Amino acid sequence: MDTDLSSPVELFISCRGLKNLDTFSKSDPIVKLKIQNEKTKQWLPSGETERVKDNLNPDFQNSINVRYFFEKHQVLRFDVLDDDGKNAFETVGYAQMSMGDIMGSRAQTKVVDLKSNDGNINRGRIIIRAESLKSSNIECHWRLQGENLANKVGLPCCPTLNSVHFNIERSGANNQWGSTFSSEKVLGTDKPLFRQNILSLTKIANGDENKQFRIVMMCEANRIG
Ligand SMILES: [Ca+2]
Ligand SMILES: [Ca+2]
Repeated sequence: MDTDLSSPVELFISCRGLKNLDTFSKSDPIVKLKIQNEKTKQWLPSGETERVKDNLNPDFQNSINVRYFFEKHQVLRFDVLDDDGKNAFETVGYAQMSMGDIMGSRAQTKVVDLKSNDGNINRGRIIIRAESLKSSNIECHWRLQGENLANKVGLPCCPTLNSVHFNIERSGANNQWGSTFSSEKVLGTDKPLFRQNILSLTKIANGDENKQFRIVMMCEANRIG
């Protein structure tokens, strides 16, 4: 039981209709979260998603864990950036909201239009879904191996240049699935052997032994099963 009137919350992030900032392809979005210190007003980096290549409607696989303090006014700022590589970023837009805004929204899901620094609002929107986490001390040790993986049209997966990885998704509010873990990528094989992992039951199933989760096998950005 937490004594500091706070609880852990996991944030699942998607964007829709992002403005394209690349000339010959689509933007490569990444979202960075900062939380404002109530007293000093300083913004503290508090997590980020992975970069998704050439996609204006990304569903990020890496969620961000934060603490929700019930009696504090916590202001969150999400910066959506186009990652041009070599540490060069262009700002697509940003959204600011309080933790209470998110938790008080229907299905704990907040949809906000992104703004740009010059006040232009036509930058797309961000969707934040929050899920309260239950703490669990149970750890799950596991190792996964795929066999004879095939793509949608039945061809062996994956050709030399492609990689496979898997995501763990758990069911949340409104029967939505949210990705909570992304494995390492294994190159060019239809029998990938993944590293042994130790994950907490909190991460996999939000501390609930009876909660459903699923393993989604991916070839590059495409789902194969
Ligand atoms: Ca760009
Ligand atoms: Ca691009």
